[in-house]
Parts: sequence; structure tokens; C-alpha cells
Amino acid sequence: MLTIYSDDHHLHHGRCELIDGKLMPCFEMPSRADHVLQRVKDRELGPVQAPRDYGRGPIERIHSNDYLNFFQGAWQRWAEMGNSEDMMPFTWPARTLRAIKPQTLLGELGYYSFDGGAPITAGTWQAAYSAAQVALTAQAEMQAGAYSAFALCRPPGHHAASDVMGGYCYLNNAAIAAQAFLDSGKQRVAILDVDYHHGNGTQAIFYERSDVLFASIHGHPEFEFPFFLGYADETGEGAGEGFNVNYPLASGSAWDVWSAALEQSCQRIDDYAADIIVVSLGVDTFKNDPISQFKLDSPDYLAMGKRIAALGKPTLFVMEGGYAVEEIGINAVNVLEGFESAL
Ligand code: SP5
Ligand code: ZN
Repeated sequence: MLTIYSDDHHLHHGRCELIDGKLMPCFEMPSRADHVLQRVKDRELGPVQAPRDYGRGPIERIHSNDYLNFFQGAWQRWAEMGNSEDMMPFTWPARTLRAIKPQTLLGELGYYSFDGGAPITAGTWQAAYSAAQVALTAQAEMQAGAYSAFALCRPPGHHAASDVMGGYCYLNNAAIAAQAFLDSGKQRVAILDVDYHHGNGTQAIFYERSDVLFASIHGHPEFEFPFFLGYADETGEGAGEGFNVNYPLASGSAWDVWSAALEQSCQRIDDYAADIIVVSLGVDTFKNDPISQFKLDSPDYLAMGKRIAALGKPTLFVMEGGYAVEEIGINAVNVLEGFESAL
């Protein structure tokens, strides 16, 4: 399988995030992608290529221009104000306030974000922009005939909506790739989100559309981040009614429970008759993940890849979460090797 990877992800290295009542060093760190790349090489998964640059156009198909302009220019404005520490939002337009766009940088930052988990550093835009190009290049390789590809994206994307960042995510790489498939002639794309957390950004982006089926298996929002989306009764709206499906699972879920939800997800994707599958590949479902509560073990990821391969559809894997850094490469590449072993 072809891997697309850019070293630019090193340009994003946030100092800390606000998590569970504490300011902690960022769990989403550069060594994550380094470990995945090393494992791709160790296992001789296939060639590794740098991304091509498709510009901002295909990103603008998913994200609003106002949001992109803000994100692209934020660090320079911050630095011109004499700052050198990471930008972190701390006030959001929650209920009782107005979602009105402020004129000042920190007000705008709160307007365009939903948590204190996505710091902006000097290199965050470039890293996120390159990650989107990684996804777009992998998409183009598939459009040109590859049956599968691995977009080794960092930072991840599935918590980012059209004009909102959060949950370590800025640009929604999987959504950008899915839209690119549609724009190059595909009719139906299924996004299977296996990250431990609900893909609230991806769901929001496609919620009223029938050309993208979104299926997500995740920690129940009753107890887990992002808390405010990901319930089973969110089935889509308008033209999108019936094209969104959530499988919120209990804390402590292991492969027996998780694989039953995967089976149901795959059934839904079969019924949808997708042309292409985009997998939001998070491996924070791992038993030793430091911020997650599922109990998958490394061999389970091989089985996951095999089941996805049985869908019998061209599949683009897009890297999302996974914070057990020592094992992230083994687990992510196990999915890809399981997939290839079943072809
Ligand atoms: C891409 C991705 O995996 N983003 C994850 C962002 C998670 N951020 C907050 C995690 C909160 C963990 N603590 C929840 C405690 C509930 N028992
Ligand atoms: Zn996650």
C-alpha cells in the first residue's frame, strides 16, 4: 500500500492542552507520526511519497473562507502583538451568549474553536495545510487507479468542522478527501470513523447530505469527549436523513463489543453501495491509550483491517488519533496489513 507523508507535521508541536481540569503537555505530539512512519518502513508496507500541493481550493470545499483566513493569519497577528507562546482559546460562545464574530484575535479564536485542546503555534497552519495535501495526494493516487492508500496525516482532522477547530484538529483531512472524490466524479462516499472519539466535525460537515454516509464507533458522549455530539439518535437531517449513523459504546468496551458495532457499520455501508470508503483511522481504542477507555489489543487491529477489506471497495485510510506513542505504529499499520492480507 502506498503511504503519503510530509515532514511538515513537525512544524506543529503544541506546548500544552487543557484536559480534565489540568494544563498538560500535548498528547498529540510529533513522535506519533514518526512512529507510524517507522513502522510503515519496518514492515515494508510499500512506497512512501511526499504530497503534491493542490492549493487552498479543495480545502475551501469543506472549510469556510473566513475560518481559513483566520487560521492562516492567526499566528502572525499574535506574534505582532508581542507573543511567542502558543495561542489558546479560553472563551466560547456557549448558550446564553451570542455567536457573533468579535473584532479581536482572542475573541475570534474562541469563535472559531470549541475546546482548549487545539493550540495554534508558529507552524500549525503549515502542518495542517500539508496534512490536508497528504490526504488530497492519497485521494488523487486512488483516483488514478490505486485500490488503497494511507494518508499519514498529522495533525488529525475529524473533530474539525467547517469553521471550528478543537480536539487536536484544525482541517478535516478525511472530509477534504471525501469531497475531492465527489468532485472527481464519485457518487457516494462512505466515511467509517473508527477513532475512539466521535468524529463530530465530519458528522457536522455532512449532516444534511446524502452523498456521504458517515458511520462512527466511539466512546459514548454521555461520558466521553466531545460530550455534545455522537448519540445514536443523530441520523442526519433533510436530504441527509438516514445517512449518519453513530455507535456510542460503553467505557471499557473490548473487541467483542467493538467488532459487533463494526459489523453493523459495515452492513450499513454495504446497503449504501458506496463507491469509495474513507476510513478515519484512529487507534486510540487501544487498551493502553493514555486518554481513552476502550480495550482493543494489537491483534484486533489486524482483524479490523480484514473486515474493512471484506467490504470490497477501494479504501483510503486517513490517520486520526492514537496516543499510546510506543504502540501507535504497530496498531495503525496492523489495520493496513490486515486489510492487504484479505485482498
Ligand atoms: C483526534 C483525537 O483523537 N482527538 C482527541 C481529543 C481528546 N481531547 C479530550 C480528551 C478528554 C479525555 N478525558 C475524558 C475523561 C472522561 N472519563
Ligand atoms: Zn480520538
